[in-house]
Amino acid sequence: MIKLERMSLFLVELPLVSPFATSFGEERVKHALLVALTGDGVMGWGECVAGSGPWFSSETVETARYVISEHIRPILSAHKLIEHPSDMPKLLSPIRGHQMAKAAVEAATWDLYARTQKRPLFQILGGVREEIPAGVSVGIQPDIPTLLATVENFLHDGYQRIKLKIKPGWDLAPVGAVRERFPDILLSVDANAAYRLEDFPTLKELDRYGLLMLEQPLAFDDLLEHARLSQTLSTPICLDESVDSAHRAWEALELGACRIINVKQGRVGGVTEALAIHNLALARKVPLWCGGMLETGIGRALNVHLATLPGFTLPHDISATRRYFREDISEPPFDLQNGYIPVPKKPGLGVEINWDRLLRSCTWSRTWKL
Ligand code: OSB
Ligand code: MG
Repeated sequence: MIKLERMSLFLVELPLVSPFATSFGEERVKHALLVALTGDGVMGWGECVAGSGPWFSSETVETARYVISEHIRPILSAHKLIEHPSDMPKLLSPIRGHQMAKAAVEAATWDLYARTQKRPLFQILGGVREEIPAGVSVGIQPDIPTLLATVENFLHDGYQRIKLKIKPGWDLAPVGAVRERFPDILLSVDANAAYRLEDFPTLKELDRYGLLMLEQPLAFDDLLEHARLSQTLSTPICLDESVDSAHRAWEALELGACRIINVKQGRVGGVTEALAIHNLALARKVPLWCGGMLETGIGRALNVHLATLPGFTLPHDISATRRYFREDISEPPFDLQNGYIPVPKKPGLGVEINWDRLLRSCTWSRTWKL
């Protein structure tokens, strides 16, 4: 039982080492909202994965700041005692939607709980790995030579799987060029919902490149068209945006809308919901992997712990710190060892805030007594 005492929010802006372009836009600076919960003299951290604008999902750092400050905080104030982090979804269930806001607060309770128990989070989650296979997500590049050089560098770093961001006009040519140059690598593509069923001929062409998967080709809220597409492609479809809850994951699998699921705890409303998806997928032998949202070290640490669960069997979008930031707000940085990221063994997330860097990159913060 943890008695919550205080909550702090921090808005931070961290420059990315290189711009990250997807079918929905380009990011040069990572905007993150961090949540710190204090209880029993211990501090637990969570990161909200909402972006600077409503492009990946309807949430943004600003909607999350509002929902956490004005709607989640009063719930925590009225109910300060937390028995277990998995009680959070029920506590927050009066709030509709806002998965990323809820997930950030739940994440802070997981870190706090594990730190109170003096155990690394992966042990509490039931993780079975001490290192996790790292993949890398490669944004849309200015041209094909730049793309090939970028992929080559990441392969040289040891990444076990390359994921290319695609969109109409940046698909068959770049994918074909990468496949021709690197015939044997694990290669996948992510469209971030940029195609429509009318684009079927282009999507069908992708079948020629031996891709590990095609991630979220169609609309962000669609299952049925993905199910139709899935029947006619040999490349497995993986859903990201369309799966925003465990119930939705179940619907997707029942419909045959995907054969693989990208799990992002933030997108589905928290670690507890992600665990439900994990258990469902494990029972059905559906492969999972852990996606990323260009998180700072706080959010990345949570992804690393989650990815130690037995159902996570494919390389993840969890890359080394230096692939994202020159200086992160937490320590130590994540590094690759032979294509794997070692799982932190210290209590909780196993990373510590670098206060100096946090305060330097912080554009707004507030602390409340609960
Ligand atoms: O669709 O997986 C995605 C980043 C921001 C928003 C959406 C996505 C991504 C990535 C990057 O692909 C994954 C990472 O954090 O390395
Ligand atoms: Mg994706």
